[in-house]
Amino acid sequence: MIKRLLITGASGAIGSCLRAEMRNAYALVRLSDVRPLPAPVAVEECIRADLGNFEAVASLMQDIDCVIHLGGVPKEDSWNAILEHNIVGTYNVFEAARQAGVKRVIYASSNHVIGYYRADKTIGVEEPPRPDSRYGVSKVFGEALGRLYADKHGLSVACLRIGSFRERPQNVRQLATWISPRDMVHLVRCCIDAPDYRFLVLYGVSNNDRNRWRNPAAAVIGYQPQDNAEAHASEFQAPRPDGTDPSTEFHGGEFCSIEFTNIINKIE
Ligand code: 15L
Repeated sequence: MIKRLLITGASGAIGSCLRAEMRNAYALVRLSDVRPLPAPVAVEECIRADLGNFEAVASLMQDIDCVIHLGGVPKEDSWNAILEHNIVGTYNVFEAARQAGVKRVIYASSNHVIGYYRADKTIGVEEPPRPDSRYGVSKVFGEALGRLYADKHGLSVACLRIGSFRERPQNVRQLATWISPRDMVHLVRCCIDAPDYRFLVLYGVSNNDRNRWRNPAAAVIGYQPQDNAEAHASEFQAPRPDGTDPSTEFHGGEFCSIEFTNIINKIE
């Protein structure tokens, strides 16, 4: 039974949204971020910590049952930033969790793990990764770490390949990739509360008509998203894809265009 949570990256958009719900449902909610955090409410504790510092991460883990690891750089960035915040930070979280006897880690992965698959192809969790950025590569690394700690140490791990977390979809791509705040909270609660599982990979996406991600593990944990981006479809004009813009050709959208020097047709 999971009662005591640690949320890393708690000042971010997803962390702030989860926070309001979690404090009413669990016995302890420890919130951590390298940035300032709003004052704790009820069962919350707020601790500023840099995930690059192993000792600081280790002290966050004391008496914790489940970590929701959101911390890190949330978009494409320099190699140094990705290395420090996403690669080293995520290693520190898994290793400190193991040392402290934490039962479960819920890892915020990203759809950018599979960003260079063609947008018209439906992708599940069995296909090999095709990251679209250094950021995407760091999420592949995080999923691999999760698999390692699940197999080698028996940690329970869920990796969430989160789509576009927004109040409402912002563009045509997000009519497929959107996850609403309500569905995000429900997804994380399902991952926390589901009884025994060892290792799961799930897409964090709402019940969108245009969704192109297969999510077999949703049934395992009881994830039943309520919102559908199609309700916003009339707000956007679909660009006419002419095969020249990576951001409309592939799942990863704009991340695929960043620093792109290849020829689109060479990507099978
Ligand atoms: C992500 O992983 C990012 O953190 C987020 O900012 C969005 O860009 C999202 O993916 C997306 O693909 O829309």
